[in-house]
Amino acid sequence: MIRWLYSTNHKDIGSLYFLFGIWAGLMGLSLSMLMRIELSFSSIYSSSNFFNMIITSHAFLMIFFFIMPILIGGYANWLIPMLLNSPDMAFPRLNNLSFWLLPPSLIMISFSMFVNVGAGTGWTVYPPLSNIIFNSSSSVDLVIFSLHLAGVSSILGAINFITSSVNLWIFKKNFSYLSLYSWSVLITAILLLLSLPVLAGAITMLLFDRNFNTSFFDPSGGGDPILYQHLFWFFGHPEVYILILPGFGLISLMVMNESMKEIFGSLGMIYAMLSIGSLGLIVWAHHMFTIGMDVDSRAYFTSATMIIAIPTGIKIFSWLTTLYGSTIKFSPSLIWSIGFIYLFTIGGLTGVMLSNSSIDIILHDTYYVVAHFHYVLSMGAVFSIFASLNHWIPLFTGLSTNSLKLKIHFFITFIGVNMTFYPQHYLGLKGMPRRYVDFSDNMINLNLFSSLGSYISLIGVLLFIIIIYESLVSKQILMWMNVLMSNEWVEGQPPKTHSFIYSPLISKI
Ligand code: HAS
Ligand code: CU
Repeated sequence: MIRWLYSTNHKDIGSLYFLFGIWAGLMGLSLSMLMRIELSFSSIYSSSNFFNMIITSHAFLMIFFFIMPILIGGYANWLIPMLLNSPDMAFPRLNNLSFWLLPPSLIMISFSMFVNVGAGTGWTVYPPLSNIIFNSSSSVDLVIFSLHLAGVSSILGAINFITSSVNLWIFKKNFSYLSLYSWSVLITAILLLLSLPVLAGAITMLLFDRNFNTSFFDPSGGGDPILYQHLFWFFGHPEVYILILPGFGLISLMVMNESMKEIFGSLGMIYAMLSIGSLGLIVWAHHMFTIGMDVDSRAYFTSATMIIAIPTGIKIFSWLTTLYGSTIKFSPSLIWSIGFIYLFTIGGLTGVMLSNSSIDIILHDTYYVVAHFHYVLSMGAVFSIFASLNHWIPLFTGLSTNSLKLKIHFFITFIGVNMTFYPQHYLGLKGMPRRYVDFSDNMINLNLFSSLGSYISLIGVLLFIIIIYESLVSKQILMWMNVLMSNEWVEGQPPKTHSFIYSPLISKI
């Protein structure tokens, strides 16, 4: 127990992040099931505030307590020091603090569900809905405190990753040798450092409006709720790239590994990530086209947003070009990676649709937006998590997993998530608003289909838990030395991920 509490070892801390993230992910999953049960049919039991509380907690749990801790805390802690050829992170004790700030934060967000009426504000926490008049429950304050803690945790983690990548890297003269995953985490950490303080400021101002009679966001005192939206999205848009960039990095590692070559245009990949990161900081108002924005700002935010399709396209085509012509064995992690590339692209393309301000005014706050961001998140970020779990579990645990069952898990999930989210595009086009507890009767078929899809995804998750359990109890321990020595892939034997991890370095010097 003391070992885990006091640990400064990057692998221990990475493992803690994994356990934490999986726990929070299962909580978020349970809430999503409640939503899909509610939305299976129209006009069933409805407590709209309760429903809003569920969607709010679902979003927070998934974003701040599942995807971020696993992609950044878990994978980056495990892999970055190894990719840098360094014994640990730059600040091991700070690393411990980053992790241990998260459990109290999770406890607060969980309590926010149970005290008073819950925070039914959505993850955006827009005033006036979140101000003291419309939501006087302490749930909103708990959410704010929880975000403060999670924010401090992420800022400390970001400082640690930036310092480690810059200072522990041995080839100071040439950062293009740094692996693509290290680059993705470095850029993510910079985005975190630039955007999180703005969120912290916004929610602190909201806290003061709620409790200390200030009126930053209250027009009756000279404030402006639109100011909150600007502050929130100045954080919120970079946040979506924070969620996907580490996933991009992991996919690059796997595509490289599976195709046995360097990533095609790896320097271009670095520039693409740098452009996605920097452009991501200046497009935030595409979330606010309906505030009554002037036409020039609409033109600017539309075009700036669309430009992001170019570096993202470069990444997609570079992965495909790397795979093209190589001898591919369809291992579970490669199947997931290809699933990622395909489905993320669909989500990206609907993003380009939404970036058109005139189209967005019609589609804003409909299920079309929900479909867009679940394609990039549930099938982008989450697929990168599963692809990498399939790939790295042998390294993390020393155990092997059943590859046939892992493939079955992929197909169940692939069918489940597409059934869940594809119909939501049509629901959006029909005008079904997001964050509503009910819908009109002509939308029953699509909603029922979507709910059935979500149950299939649930079966997928249960199967994955069984696969991991089976591997843990049967203790299929790996012979790492054999693996390191051999060059062949033997079915039932672990992949040789471990030896390959240093390859970007070895092949370039
Ligand atoms: Fe997004 C809303 C636009 C990427 C996540 N996004 C959200 C929300 C989330 C989210 C969570 O402009 C909801 C927030 C909320 O609660 O309200 N998004 C984009 C664009 C991209 C994009 C242009 N989003 C992401 C990623 C996310 C994410 C990555 C997380 C992982 N998004 C929007 C807009 C809204 C929005 C509007 C506001 C909607 C509203 O009304 O609320 C791009 O980064 C995507 C680039 C990727 C591609 C695919 C690969 C590129 C290729 C190259 C060729 C493509 C071309 C384009 C030339 C484009 C293959 C052709 C165009 C066609 C239409 C065919
Ligand atoms: Cu955005």
